[in-house]
Amino acid sequence: MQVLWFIPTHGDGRYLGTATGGRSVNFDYWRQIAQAVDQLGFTGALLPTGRSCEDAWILASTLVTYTKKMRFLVAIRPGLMSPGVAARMAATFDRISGGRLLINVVTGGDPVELAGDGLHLSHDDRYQLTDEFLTVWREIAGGKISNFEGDYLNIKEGKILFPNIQKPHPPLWFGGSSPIAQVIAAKHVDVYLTWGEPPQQVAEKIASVRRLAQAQGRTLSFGIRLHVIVRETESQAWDAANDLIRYVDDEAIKKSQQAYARMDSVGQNRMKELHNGSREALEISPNLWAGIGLVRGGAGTALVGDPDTVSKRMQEYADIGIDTFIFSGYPHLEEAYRVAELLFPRLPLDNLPTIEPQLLSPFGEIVANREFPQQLQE
Ligand code: FMN
Repeated sequence: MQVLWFIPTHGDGRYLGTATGGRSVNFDYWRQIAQAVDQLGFTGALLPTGRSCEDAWILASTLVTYTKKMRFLVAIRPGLMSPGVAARMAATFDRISGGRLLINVVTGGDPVELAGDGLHLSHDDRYQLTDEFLTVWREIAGGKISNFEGDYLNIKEGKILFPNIQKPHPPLWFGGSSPIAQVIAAKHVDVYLTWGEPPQQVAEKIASVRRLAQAQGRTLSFGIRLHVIVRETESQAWDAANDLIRYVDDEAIKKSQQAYARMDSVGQNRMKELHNGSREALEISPNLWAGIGLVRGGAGTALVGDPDTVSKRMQEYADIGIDTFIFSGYPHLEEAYRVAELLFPRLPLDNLPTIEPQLLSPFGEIVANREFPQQLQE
């Protein structure tokens, strides 16, 4: 099992849908989060992409120099980038980071935003373009020369001269729930991602993508993107969840739901259907809470509970085939620590951090100027 975190390049705060508790998000803050991710034993972090985000490639390139181990999940955008340019950016980042790049393939689900960036194709045509893009990108990034003539791309002797560290190229991760997205994922990518739907729905999607991949003689692994609200007790966790939306008013929910309704993303629509804009019945499956999706697009659900319960719910996802969790929590710096402290000791993580020998921590603070604090018996 591996757990990644999230760099909030579109803002951060203590409460959703309000400036109350909002914080100034800038490079120093992202650097603190990245260094926490790096030290705490997360595999890496997702940097989102889109017009409400700072540019993920530029931010990742600066953060990489302040970190040692963490991997950066950064988007390539079919239709907005040339596959050759995207392959070159990936190779440069892969080399300067020592092989720490993960690629998120984002086709996009908001026609209004995409039109603003000059892309005017329908949902399924964007995925046809993605198919062509990934065919070319994989050739070029894999060190081959690409000659390709399709409906959208016409490439003559596309290549990179400086190779990737990771072979044949940095792994391709991908989130897209529509039928055509699943076909493209099965054909090209390494890790299929879903937003945090209830286990039964996730199991159905995994079965479908697996079937499609098998037909191509391929195997994929699977990841899920969720928020997590973990506290020492169940009641503290649920109080924290309710606190997160305490200042959200109905107008903010209405406005958000209207904006997401214009999207043609099947994944976004599946997220919306989990709550339909209503504050009632937000626990949509045991310990899975849809409150965040009332005002946030994309990842809209959180696992809520005490550490044993949350790790048990994660294990339920693991049992149906999920081996990667991309988590976040508000505010992202403090919650990274909380997740690592409360949850990591209970998880079968691939890469638990080794405690550096010169450090005694974690130990808390010296008591009475002479003693180490006592460990509580569980
Ligand atoms: N879309 C974005 O515009 N920016 C992102 O950063 C982004 N990250 C995603 C992360 C995950 C884990 C998932 C599951 C999806 C993400 N998406 C993002 C959306 C998808 O890439 C895709 O464009 C969208 O879901 C539309 O495809 P669909 O109709 O097949 O669901």
